[in-house]
Amino acid sequence: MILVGQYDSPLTRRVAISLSVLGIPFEHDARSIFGDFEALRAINPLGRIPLLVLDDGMALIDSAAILDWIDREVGPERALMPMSGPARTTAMQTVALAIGAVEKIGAAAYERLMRPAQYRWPEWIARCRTQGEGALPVLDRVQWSERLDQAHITTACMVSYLRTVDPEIIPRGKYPSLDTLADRCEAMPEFAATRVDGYALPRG
Ligand SMILES: N[C@@H](CCC(=O)N[C@@H](CS)C(=O)NCC(=O)O)C(=O)O
Repeated sequence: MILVGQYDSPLTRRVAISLSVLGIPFEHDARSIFGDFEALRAINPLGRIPLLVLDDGMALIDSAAILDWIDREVGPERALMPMSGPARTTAMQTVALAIGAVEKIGAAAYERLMRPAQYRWPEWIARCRTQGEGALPVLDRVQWSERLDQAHITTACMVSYLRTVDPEIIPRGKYPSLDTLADRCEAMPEFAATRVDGYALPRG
């Protein structure tokens, strides 16, 4: 199978890390959603990443749907999301907060970094940052279990993404439990293999 998308995307990164943690081999196609837009649109009509192209040629889109497929492939014992009960509800909530922060702080970053300066909307940027930032103290209060699961992976990917695109929102020491989680995860080889130094946004 082939995972399409660059690892500066925290959504692509969480899929890559999940596959690696589960020992599922894959090829990586690092084409750019900006530079290779038309080629990627031919695989995903939405022109977004990540995409997981299965061995039979089917292209799965959307990181949540891809992760759901992976979990069903490995079965309930090894699945990274609890498959049922209160544990699933809690994990879904945690993942929703982390993804929500990525989306809102990511939207503000696109606005700040890509949109031509004369068209930027400061109130919208502030609103998106406020929304995304709201998730951080809640995530900092999560009791992280020893066993690595999707809530850990997605939240750690969120931390490294925010530190790249909006470091002021998550200074080291402000959210100690998130620091500990991110340090623990980023020390793992599966995280190290997908780490990127910067974010490849075309500048406006
Ligand atoms: N809900 C989707 C969101 C996918 C998404 O927005 N991906 C971003 C990269 S992190 C993207 O492709 N952005 C480019 C664009 O939308 O033009 C998922 O979880 O996969």
